Amino acid sequence: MTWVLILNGPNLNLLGTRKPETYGRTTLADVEKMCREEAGKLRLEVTFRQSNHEGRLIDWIHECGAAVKAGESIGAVFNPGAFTHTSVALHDAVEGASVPLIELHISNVHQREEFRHHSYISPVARGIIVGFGVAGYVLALHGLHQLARAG
Ligand code: CA2
Repeated sequence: MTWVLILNGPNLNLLGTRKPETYGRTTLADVEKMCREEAGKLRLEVTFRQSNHEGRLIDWIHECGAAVKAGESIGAVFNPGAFTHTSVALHDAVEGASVPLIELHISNVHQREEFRHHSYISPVARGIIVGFGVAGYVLALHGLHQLARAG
C-alpha cells in the first residue's frame, strides 16, 4: 500500500504532558492513532516518526524522497518543531529529496513570539497548516492526498 510519512521534530514527544494551554492535552500516541485511522479511509499506510535529532529527521526525509520517486509514497506531513525557525539543513533536505510536504504547526505561530514567525521549511513546502491544534494533522493528511491525486 502507498504510504505517507508523518514526521515530528524536537520535543513533540512531550505533547499532552505539558503546556496544555498551547498544545492541548492530546498525546503524540493519540495523534498517531488519529492519523492511522484517517489514512486508512484514504487507503494510505502511515509511517509515524518523531525525533529530537536533526540528522535523523533528515535521513527520514531522504528515505521518503526515494520512496516518492519509486511511487511507493505520496510524501510527508511534517511538524518540524523549533527546527522550523532555525534549520537550513532541513530546508535543504526537503528541497534536495523533492518530497511533497505539508508543513504543520499545532499552534498559530503567527500569534506567538516574533522568532516563531519565520520558517525555513515554508518555502519548500507544498502547503502549510497552522493553528488548528492536533486536528491539523488530519487536515494536512487530506491536503497531501488531494495534491497527490491532482498530480
Ligand atoms: O505549534 C507547533 O506545532 C510548533 O511546531 C511546536 C514547537 C514550536 O517550537 C514551534 O514554534 C511551533 C514546539 C514543540 C514542543 O512541544 C511541546 C509540547 C508539550 C510540552 C512542551 C513542548
